[in-house]
Amino acid sequence: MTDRPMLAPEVADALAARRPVVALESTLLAHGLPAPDNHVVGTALEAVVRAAGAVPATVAVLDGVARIGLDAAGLARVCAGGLSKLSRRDLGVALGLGLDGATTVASTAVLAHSAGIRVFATGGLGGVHRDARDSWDVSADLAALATTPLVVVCSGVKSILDVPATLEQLETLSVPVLGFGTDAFPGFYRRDSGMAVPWRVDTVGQVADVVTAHLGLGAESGILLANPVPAADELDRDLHDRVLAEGLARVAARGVRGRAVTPELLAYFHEATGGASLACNIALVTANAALAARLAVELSGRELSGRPGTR
Ligand code: PSU
Ligand code: MN
Repeated sequence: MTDRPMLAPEVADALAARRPVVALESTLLAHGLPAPDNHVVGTALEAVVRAAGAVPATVAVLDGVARIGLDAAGLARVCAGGLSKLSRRDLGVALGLGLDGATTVASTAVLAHSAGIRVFATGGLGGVHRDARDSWDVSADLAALATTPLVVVCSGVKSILDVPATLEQLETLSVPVLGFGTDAFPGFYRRDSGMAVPWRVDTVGQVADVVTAHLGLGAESGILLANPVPAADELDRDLHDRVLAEGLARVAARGVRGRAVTPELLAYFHEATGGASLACNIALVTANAALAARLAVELSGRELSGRPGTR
């Protein structure tokens, strides 16, 4: 048994040389997308990060070892099905018992930060569920972001959640929320969740300035960089609203609870939209990986040139 994360050689080399690295999570592959599309997407995300000049580090637990950066066989295992969904609390269990599992935003963030990675891309952050007053279902992603200083690039939070309550929690937990080129907080499949974003930034340089200043203050919390899905890939509003209502009713009627809720709702979307939500999900996560890579390149460039900020 080893409690230490195992870094892929390429990731270890890049981090040692302070070259740009982007962490990617595996739950969105194992539980958010159907096979075999998930393997195509997992491979494409790594390619997008590389094309922008950074090294991808997809995170998962295999054979009881936390891996930061997967080889081709590891990525194939993640996408083959049957892996557990590991949130932060589950990491010790999976390591201790020698299990396999896909990591969520919460567990990926903690592992990536422990390795010295500062930028992480995903699809949508977990948050406060709509029935949270009764179910108490609030994603561990929020608590993890509160205590893990790295940047999470995402398309806001999924519309299956209570978006206003999630934004309130992010404020309570002192997690800054930046809208990239937008005044509206994105709603995953839609560019506008109906809520405003607390702060707008328009360039990667501005994001890097904020990251440098935030970390320079010794802040414990991560930063949420909210990147709306490209306009051409947005899900039609009426289709979205109808399928969301159906999906929520179905989850309630079937008594789906806990960590099964998010995968169940995403799967229903993919089925009921005839693949439109799948195309949208793939487009947004790809755009987030590309933006994360640009940010990682900018941060690394500043560090290597000894220029922490532009002001
Ligand atoms: N983004 C996606 N698809 C996903 C997820 C994010 O595009 O499946 C996953 C992330 O791993 C996130 C998780 O951490 O959903 C949230 O699950 P829960 O609500 O059970 O905390
Ligand atoms: Mn939950």
